[in-house]
Amino acid sequence: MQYLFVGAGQAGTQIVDQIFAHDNIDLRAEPLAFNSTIQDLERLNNIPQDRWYGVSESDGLVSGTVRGFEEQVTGGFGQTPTKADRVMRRNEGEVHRVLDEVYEELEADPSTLQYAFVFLGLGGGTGCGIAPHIARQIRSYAESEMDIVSMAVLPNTKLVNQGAQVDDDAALDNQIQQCENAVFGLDNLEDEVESIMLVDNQRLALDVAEGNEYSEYNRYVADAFLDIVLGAERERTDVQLDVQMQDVDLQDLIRFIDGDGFRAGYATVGRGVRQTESLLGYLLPGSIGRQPIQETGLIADSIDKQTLDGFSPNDATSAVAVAQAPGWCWDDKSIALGSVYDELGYYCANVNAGWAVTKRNLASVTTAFGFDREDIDRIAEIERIAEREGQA
Ligand SMILES: Nc1nc2c(ncn2[C@@H]2O[C@H](COP(=O)(O)OP(=O)(O)OP(=O)(O)O)[C@@H](O)[C@H]2O)c(=O)[nH]1
Ligand SMILES: [Mg+2]
Repeated sequence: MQYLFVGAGQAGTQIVDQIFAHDNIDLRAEPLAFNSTIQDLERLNNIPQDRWYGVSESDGLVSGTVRGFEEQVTGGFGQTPTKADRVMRRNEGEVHRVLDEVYEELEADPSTLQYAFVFLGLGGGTGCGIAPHIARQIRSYAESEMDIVSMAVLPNTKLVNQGAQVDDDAALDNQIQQCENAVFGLDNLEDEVESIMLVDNQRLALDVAEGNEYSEYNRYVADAFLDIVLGAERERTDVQLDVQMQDVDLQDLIRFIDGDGFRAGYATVGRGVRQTESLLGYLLPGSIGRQPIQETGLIADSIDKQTLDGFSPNDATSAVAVAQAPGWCWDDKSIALGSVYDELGYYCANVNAGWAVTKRNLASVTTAFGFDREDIDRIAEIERIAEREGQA
């Protein structure tokens, strides 16, 4: 097993659940879900119960298959990451026990672990409190050098931004609290992982965010994340696909958005996708029904749809792209990697790209842009709001 996908807290486990909705993901990857709220674990469709771990005040990490799971995991750190953090400190080493269990059951060799991906919502208590500990312990468990990439959800702050017109004090305080949690989470996480990909809930329409209707957004970020981190590799896991790919590997792509070696690098992602064949194309052989595709449009879409509010590609230090399309798109040059480099090179000097031929009737370009934390205005905004805590 080469890849470990870890969800921490509600948002984190939901995104991992979406990732494992993909058919061929689990050949080389294993999901783990950690949460303090059993009801949230029970909502998972694609992560089996023996990969659930409850985070319990009294009992540390409790396996989802243990008798009395419900009694031990009594739920929620109520948006207080310091509480979740304390539980993990008191139970240092429990993540190693969990990994022992997983590897033993799979009869797998821990030295094959190359990458861990850790997902969390930064606004809450559980994910923020436990994710940095999980990352650190995975690294110390691995028997060889490995990379850890995190995907972290920024809270929306629309009410705070509306300021005086808001009369719902509780909701306003809640957003301020979430910002404080986010700063706590990022500060701790960036010491433990190579890169942090941000998913900003501010990009959601207010009614979607308020209705806790995240499934579509989760699906989108799950797809974009997989494209960037596994890219062509993912196609290769399905042996029937007979995929050709450029030998830019995962290692190169991840290193690209790596930080300075001490602190994590930050990144955002976005994905542009088009159908390459009209409905007619599914029914008739040959080139009938083929839709014209141009990579410039796909790149523009991927930039428009970056997962950060106020995103500006000009502030990026690096850019990574993964282009995927059916063979004929590459043959007739409707997609060319050279123009991907050209387009992205317009924004920043460091560009890297990988590509894959797929048998699906889709063409996509997924881009990730790398940033230093200091250059992300949205984090600065969240830090400012967090400082208001207590004065609101
Ligand atoms: N994008 C996205 N955001 C989510 C999702 N679920 C919750 N959030 C957001 O994530 C933040 C809260 O993080 P949660 O993951 O719910 O918190 P937690 O880690 O379970 O921590 P607790 O406070 O202990 O429940 C809030 O800003 C929510 O709006 C989700 O499925 N997708
Ligand atoms: Mg929760």
